[in-house]
Amino acid sequence: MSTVMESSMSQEIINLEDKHGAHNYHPLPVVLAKGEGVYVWDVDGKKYFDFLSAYSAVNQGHCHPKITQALIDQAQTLALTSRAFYNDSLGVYEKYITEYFGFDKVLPMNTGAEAVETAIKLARKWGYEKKGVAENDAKIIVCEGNFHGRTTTIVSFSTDPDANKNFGPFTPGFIKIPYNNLEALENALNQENVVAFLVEPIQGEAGVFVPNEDFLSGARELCSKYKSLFIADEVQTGIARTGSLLAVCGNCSCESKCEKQSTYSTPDILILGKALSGGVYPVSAVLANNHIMEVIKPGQHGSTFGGNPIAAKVAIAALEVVLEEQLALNARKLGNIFRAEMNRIIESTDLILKVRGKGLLNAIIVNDTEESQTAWNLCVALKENGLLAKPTHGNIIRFAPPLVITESQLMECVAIIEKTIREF
Ligand code: IF1
Repeated sequence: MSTVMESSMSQEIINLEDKHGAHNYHPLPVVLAKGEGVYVWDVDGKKYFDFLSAYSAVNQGHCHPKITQALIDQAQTLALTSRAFYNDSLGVYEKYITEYFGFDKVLPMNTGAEAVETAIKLARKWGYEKKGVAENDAKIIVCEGNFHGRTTTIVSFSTDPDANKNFGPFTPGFIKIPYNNLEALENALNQENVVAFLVEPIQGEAGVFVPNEDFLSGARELCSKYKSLFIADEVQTGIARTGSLLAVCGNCSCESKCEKQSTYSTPDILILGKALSGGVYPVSAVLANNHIMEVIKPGQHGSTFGGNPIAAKVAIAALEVVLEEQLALNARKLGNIFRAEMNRIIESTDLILKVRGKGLLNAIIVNDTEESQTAWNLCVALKENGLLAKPTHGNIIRFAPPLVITESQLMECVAIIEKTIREF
């Protein structure tokens, strides 16, 4: 096939989206048709390393055979009942996931934003019914630079103008504080009617911002001290991405339910999504203990698809793969190698200032302004060389490959990144 033919094939598909789809995204100009493990292929058959993993949804790798099989088997048996009736998969999944993460109960939803909404509703109701805050005045503390999803309430407390400009009026009841600042957190927790602190253990969209070592444990302690709930949004950081099963596990290497509670900044409410299904199906979850979850009673919250049999079977398979393939350990080991290699490259280039991250959630900071096109142009060049990544802001590139990547594959990717930077 000629080069002209190849590019016209993708161009036709890009034109279709451009004409018939809302312009709420600005994708890199590559049209993908197939995925397997750490690789994706475009419509012309060109192979790439996927260094985005669908924003950390595909931690277990593209089209993982075990997860895909669970999906196919259940789709051919029973797909959806709604929660008006019991189904024979949900209870089994609920037992599995609550034991896996060490909570009494789970509330199943579909997308990350829905799970965040669920956590907000749960925290407010808990505040009124258990903490005794004044009616309709519950407050939740959030961080500047947060990303928790796209619903009207969630964008209400975003500090990114792209996320919320002209989407008002906004939902009240949120207090914004700087990220990674325990003093600001304590001051906010001291205010009247506060029910919870909602936080990303590592800020993803803000540019992979890793807080100080003591931030999460300190936040956990402060929330307990002021009788507010510590809510961890691990939609992006959870499921082994940062080198432990959850990012709140810090440097603890337990692969499943944590036994070393001292190093585990156990949240009161844990929010999961994305890789909970290995990226094959929208599955999200809110986990909490009984004294919190019991405030929600029949008819007070739900979802047509939440907890459906396919989601239940897929999530069990996806969580089993994380343990069977020791993905947390692999993310931790290869993450250390990756950052060391990036630092080696940084020593001899002016183009990249810094690498930061944890496990296999990393970012490089490009030596240009936030408004520049440099990170974008670098991603286009990486694409040409066979590696797909996406800028977050004009000067930051996130690198988050599937966690099934091997050391030799990672070194191939380091070589691609190094060559691209040298040629740029
Ligand atoms: C998009 C970012 C990543 C999340 C956290 C909840 C959600 C997300 C911590 C909502 C979603 C996504 C959504 C995706 C881009 C992406 C993203 F760049 F915007 F920040 F991953 F880094 N909590 N993150 O990161 O989950 O409802 O999407 O299932 O295109 O908006 P969702």
